[in-house]
Amino acid sequence: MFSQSDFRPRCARWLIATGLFLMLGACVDKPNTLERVKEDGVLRVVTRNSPATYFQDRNGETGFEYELVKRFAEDLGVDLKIETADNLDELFDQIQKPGGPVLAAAGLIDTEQRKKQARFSHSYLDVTPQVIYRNGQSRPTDPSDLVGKRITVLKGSSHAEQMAALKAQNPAIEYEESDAVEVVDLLRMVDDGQTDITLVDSNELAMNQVYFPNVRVAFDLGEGKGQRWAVALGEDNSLLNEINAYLDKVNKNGTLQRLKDRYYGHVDVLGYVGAYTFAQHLQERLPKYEKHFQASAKKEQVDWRLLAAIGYQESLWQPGVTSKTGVRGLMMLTQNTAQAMGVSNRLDARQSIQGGAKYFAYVKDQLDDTIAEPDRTWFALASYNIGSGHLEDARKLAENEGLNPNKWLDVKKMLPRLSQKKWYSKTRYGYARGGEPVHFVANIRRYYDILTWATQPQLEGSQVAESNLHVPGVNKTKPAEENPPL
Ligand code: BLG
Repeated sequence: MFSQSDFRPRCARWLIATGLFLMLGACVDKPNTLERVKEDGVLRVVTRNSPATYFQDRNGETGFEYELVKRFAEDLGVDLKIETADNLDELFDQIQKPGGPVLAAAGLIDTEQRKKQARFSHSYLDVTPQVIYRNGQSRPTDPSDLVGKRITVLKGSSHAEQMAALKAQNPAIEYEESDAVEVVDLLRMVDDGQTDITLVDSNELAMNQVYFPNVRVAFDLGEGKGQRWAVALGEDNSLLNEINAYLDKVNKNGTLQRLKDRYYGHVDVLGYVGAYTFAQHLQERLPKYEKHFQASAKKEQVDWRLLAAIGYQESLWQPGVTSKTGVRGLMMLTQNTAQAMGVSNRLDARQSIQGGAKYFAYVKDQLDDTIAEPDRTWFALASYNIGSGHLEDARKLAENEGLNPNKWLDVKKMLPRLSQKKWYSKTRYGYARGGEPVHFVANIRRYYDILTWATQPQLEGSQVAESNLHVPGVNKTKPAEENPPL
């Protein structure tokens, strides 16, 4: 038995304990989605394995969606776990599954159908759906021209919904939906005539035009639309609110724009005509020299695609060219360089490539040990083009300005000064056409990225016979010009 004086404190303790337990229980039982992600320490995201979303490149995981979502996970202070869905239906199924990924980041448009399946974030990328046809065929200019054409679109895509709407208005239009392909496959099918028409978003075409010389835009189908991330329909608002705040932030602080430039900037730099031309040269010229690039790359321990990119910048892979300044051949060697590298005939493609590769490895080796990769590669390219003396001058100018002489982003700002008397009169090696290496390096980086993307060893379906070149498939890499630190 206990006395009354015993009872009160005990009872109070019991009540407090029960209250605490219930409060704790409420917290433990019902964390919101955002709290759950933070408790787990992992943000699980489902995406598609495609050039515009997520893929492996020479440095590992990459892709526009991947980069964007990775930064979001970093902001949340959690790890990122990427899962891929084989097709769009599966992607939407995944986010509905209890215990599955909480977010889909895959270049999604919030169509009417899809709003019944998921909730969508603010938009982070404006795209326009485009009707694509093969150059040489008559160009369709409006939906009525699509009657009688073989049309293929991705199953479950916003484009499939658009085709269904067109067919409702004009039943004579026939189209096929495929879930066995990716967007790049659709472009390839148009390019080689397996189908007449496809629909893709403008960003997908921008990324892939450099591989498909025959694909052209027939017309834009409807208004521009925003790509968005999706969360499950039944989720509370916590994660979606956080996503929207993050997307607004990266929009304002310039991060989003830098990502767009990096992933979708190809066409801006090459121009559409440049993009077709590059695609043509990739198929017609590179295969003739690829084995020479590979052999020299092996000997000099350089990536062969970087050598090929130098060769494209120098001569568009033409062994017989001579510049105004008398520099010659596929790798544009000066007389002095050719002699030093043991090249007897600069117009011989194999010799030119060997000499260029050897010279590139040499100038790279000569660089100051304090210059680390990847900048070291960009400095070596600049040195190949303008000579090590002038490059040193630009590094000194950078140092004098309080910039970092080991960072390409800083030194490239100084190089153009070498052509202004005010600046070059104070340098050791004097005047140089300092703007040239800046374009030289930027272009080569662009070509290098395109080539890396086009030469994934695991890809099937090469368009270039007996070659390592592939028109991109699903495991593709990034385009990039400056790879700015984001
Ligand atoms: C480079 C040499 C460098 C040389 C610099 O010129 O040629 N590189 C090669 O031969 C591979 O060795 O440096 S130096 O030895 O320290 O002087 C500076 O003279 C070649 C450059 C020149 C450039 N293309 C490879 O990038 C060129 O031809 N520019 C003129 C183009 S045009 O005539 O205006 O169209």
